[in-house]
Parts: sequence; structure tokens; C-alpha cells
Amino acid sequence: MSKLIITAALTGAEVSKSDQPALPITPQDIGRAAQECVQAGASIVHLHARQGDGTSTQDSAVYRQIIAEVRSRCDAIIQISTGGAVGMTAQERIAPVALKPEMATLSMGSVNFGGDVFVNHPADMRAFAAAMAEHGVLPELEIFDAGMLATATRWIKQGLLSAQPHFDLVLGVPGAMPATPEALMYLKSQLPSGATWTVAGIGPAQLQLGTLAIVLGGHVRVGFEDNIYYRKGELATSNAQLVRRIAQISQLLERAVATPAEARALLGLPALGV
Ligand code: KMH
Ligand code: ZN
Repeated sequence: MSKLIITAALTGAEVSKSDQPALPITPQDIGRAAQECVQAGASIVHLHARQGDGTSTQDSAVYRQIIAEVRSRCDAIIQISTGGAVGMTAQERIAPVALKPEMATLSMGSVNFGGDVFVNHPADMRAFAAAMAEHGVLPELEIFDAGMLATATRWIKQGLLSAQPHFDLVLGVPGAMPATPEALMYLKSQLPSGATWTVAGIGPAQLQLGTLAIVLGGHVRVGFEDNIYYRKGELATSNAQLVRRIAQISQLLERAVATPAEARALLGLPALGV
């Protein structure tokens, strides 16, 4: 089994400081959180940008600052969001891909998202995939529901996506696939052979499905975007606290944790600076 890649989803678009006082919002805070997470065992940071008042933004200038703050402190693989926040236009969402981060998310379909609808029109998804290919950005294919995985598989066969895909199986969004072992096992059974995959469980499932993914040979995403609690009724003190716990579980299960350099090799990304 390969070493474990831990992604830290530091900020997200929906969580606020009033929900989680330790949420990193400013570029400096996001840079510091990334550094702490790498020290705790993360190799990818999944980034969202916020304006000064906490509102979500896809402004490239803000992403440029965030990327600079992260890169000046650590060698994490930088993955930006193209999901942004519900209601943003496709043009807004794709803009920061021109900064050529190492990775970016690519949602593979539309889905009810709590009380909202997260819209991903096939024409926009195709344009996102093309923009990522043009800028040399590795997509992480976001799968919220089984039909999205079927779409990704079809697009891989049609040559619209790389034959060496990396997936994020997001389980537990209200309106999408539930955060159950059965749902994870079904999605795993449908993955193209040779694909790498990570699990993002929402809420308490972050710990439970993350542990299952460690055993199954997948990878794990943790962080405040998906879960703000350390345990029931107790807020986590930092993103790094969540990273540290999943790294410890992996080590207890005798699966070593990848460094950012090792994660780049596992994902077929060039070494940093190459
Ligand atoms: N904020 C969600 C609507 C992504 O980062 O690509 C979408 C999201 C997915 O967060
Ligand atoms: Zn995100």
C-alpha cells in the first residue's frame, strides 16, 4: 500500500469565524495554518479565498497572496478550489487557475447542497477541464454522488480527462451521497483502475471514513472546510489538530504518511521547482 496523502482543507467557503474561531481567513493566517498542517503530516492544502470581511471570493489577487504565503512557509502541494461558493459564476470560479497552481478541484456534476444547489453545467465542466489542461494544473475530480463518477469515467474514455485521474469522494453533504461505509465501498468499486482517491467525510464522518480510507488504500482529507469539531461538542483548536490525529491513526495502522515530495511522486506531479 502506498504512503498516505493527507489533504488539509483549511478554510472552505461556507464556514465562518463565528462557527469556528480558529478558521484561517487572511492570506497570512492561511499560510501559517498550511505550515502547521504540513508539520503535522499534510502534503496537500486545499485552498479557498476570502475577502477581509470573510466573504468568499475567487479573486486571483487574493489567491496569489495566499499562494505566496503558503509557499514562503512550506512545500505543501497547492490545490485551489474552482468550486468557490454556491452562486458564483463559472467565469469567477475558473479565474485563479491562470495562476497555475499545482492542482485545482473540478466538480463532476450538479448537486443539492444543503438548502442550495451547487450548479456545474457540463459545458462549464468541460471548459474547466480544458483550462486546467492548458495551464498544466492537475485536476482533483470532486465526486459528491454516484452519477458524477459515471460522468468522470465516461469523460476519461472520451479523452476529456486524464487517463491517470485523482478523485475526491465527498460523502455526507446534505442532498448528496451519505457518509456511510457502504457508499464509500460502492464508489470505490466504480473507480477506474489505477486511479488515486481521497475521502472527504463531512462532520463526524471525517474521522470515521478517513480511517476506513486508510485501511482501504485511499487517501484522506481533513480540515475545517468539512468538519469543525474534534469530537462531539468540542471544537477543534486548529486544522493541524485534525491532521495530526489522522496521521497518528495511519501510523498506528502501520501505514506511513507521505511528505509533500512523496505525494507529488504518487500523483505524478513534477517535483517542486522543476
Ligand atoms: N463550496 C462548495 C459549494 C470545491 O472546493 O471545489 C464547493 C466546494 C468544492 O467547496
Ligand atoms: Zn473546497
